Amino acid sequence: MNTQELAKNFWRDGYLVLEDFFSAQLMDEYQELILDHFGASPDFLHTDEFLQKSATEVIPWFPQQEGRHQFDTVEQDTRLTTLTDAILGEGWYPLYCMTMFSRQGTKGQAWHQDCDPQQNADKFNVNRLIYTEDIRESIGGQTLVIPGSHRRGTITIGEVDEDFPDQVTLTPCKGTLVLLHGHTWHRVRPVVGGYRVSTNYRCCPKGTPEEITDICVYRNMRYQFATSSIVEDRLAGEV
Ligand SMILES: O=C(O)CCC(=O)C(=O)O
Ligand SMILES: [Fe+2]
Repeated sequence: MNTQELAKNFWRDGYLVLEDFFSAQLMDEYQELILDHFGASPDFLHTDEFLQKSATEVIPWFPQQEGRHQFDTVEQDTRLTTLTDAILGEGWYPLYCMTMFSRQGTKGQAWHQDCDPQQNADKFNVNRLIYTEDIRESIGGQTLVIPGSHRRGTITIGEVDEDFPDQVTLTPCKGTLVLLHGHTWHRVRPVVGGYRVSTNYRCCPKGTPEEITDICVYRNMRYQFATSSIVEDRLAGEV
């Protein structure tokens, strides 16, 4: 499939899955660095209230900010930059590379949008997710998406882990690239075995404020990462 066609599919569905995009060797190198960093049982960085209310249990790490320049290889891959050009046009810029780790027995991530279309329907981030190890049935942590939901406005209020009839389950293998529009409704299933790792090379179109992903919308709340606070309880109105 050519780049233009892939970009068209991204805009139609709000996401794109490309298997075997990165070599197993590169993924093994990344996975080793990631596991070295997290060790066996990392602590959570988020507040208890966030963990409880959001049904989200993910620990972030920003490897490039700690001098792990090996993570530049993916960022500079010309196939990835060409595809990003085709999707976002000229002047897009990378936000950061964030690795997300979830231990066995954690909840994954509740349904959310990384940024709020209500704020501005034209402003958004794009997740460029790579998987350095297979997501498997025995481990859980599948990524759920709702095709076309990037055009549906703010995610509806409701159960944080509700099953939707039109949801699609992604089970990315090692080396898979998933591109995901920040307004697309998405969720990560609970991690039932081992641990789960994904790495996100977030970017956004020209003219997007850098703090675009500061407030995330869940079905029960709006949460601000900069202040670690719930800025709106959507079940009860403003807090
Ligand atoms: O790890 C994933 O598969 C998705 C994580 C996510 O919600 C995000 O990167 O915004
Ligand atoms: Fe997300």
